Amino acid sequence: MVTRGFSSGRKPPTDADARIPPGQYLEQGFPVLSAGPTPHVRAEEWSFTLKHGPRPIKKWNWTEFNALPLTRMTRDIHCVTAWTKFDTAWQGVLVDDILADAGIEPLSPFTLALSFDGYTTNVPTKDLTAGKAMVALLYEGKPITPDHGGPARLLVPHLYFWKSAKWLNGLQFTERDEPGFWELRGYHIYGDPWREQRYTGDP
Ligand SMILES: Nc1nc2c(c(=O)[nH]1)N[C@H]1C(S)=C(S)[C@@H](COP(=O)(O)O)O[C@H]1N2
Ligand SMILES: [Mo]
Repeated sequence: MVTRGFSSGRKPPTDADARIPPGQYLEQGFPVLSAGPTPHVRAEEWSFTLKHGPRPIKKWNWTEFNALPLTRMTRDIHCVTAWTKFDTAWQGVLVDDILADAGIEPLSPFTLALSFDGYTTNVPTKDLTAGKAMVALLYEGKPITPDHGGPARLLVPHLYFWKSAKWLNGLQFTERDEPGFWELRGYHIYGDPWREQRYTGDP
């Protein structure tokens, strides 16, 4: 069958094409990308600290953190190494609900995500609030496996996936946009996949 307008051999645009940012391909698996070895953090030794600069504001242990409201987020994710995965299904605690439990509004325009492996990544605070990001605890209904960042990882699905810090143990409000691990090594300070902000200097 020849579809009028697409008889030249080009594929007609599909709904899927519209969901794949420029330069990305659709991945069916779930690749693991880590800068170093996988830390194995047991629930009993896990904690999450909200900080304003060096000053801790509030700290939750695993039991306390799991008592916070759980929200579902099903989103497409985009890794800078060019894979896009559709409809990844997470449950976790919205950053909004963490701030509410601490009894605070955002304390500065920028936030640094902190991880057990020493990894950091910077995100403007407004990209973490208003339902945009969560600390994910479950992937497809099950605890997140250690290689994908369990017990808990940040999920900021509208930015390249390096912003979704695995093995998360804190969020730190910072006055300036302080580059994190990959941002110090040539990756874009913001990382919007729809604007193809892969490397430092990309528009
Ligand atoms: N703590 C920590 N978080 C991390 C990383 C890391 O090395 N350490 N790698 C980042 C990168 S570059 C990507 S693409 C995603 C990969 O997540 P995945 O392994 O679940 O696919 O995690 C991000 N979060
Ligand atoms: Mo990555």
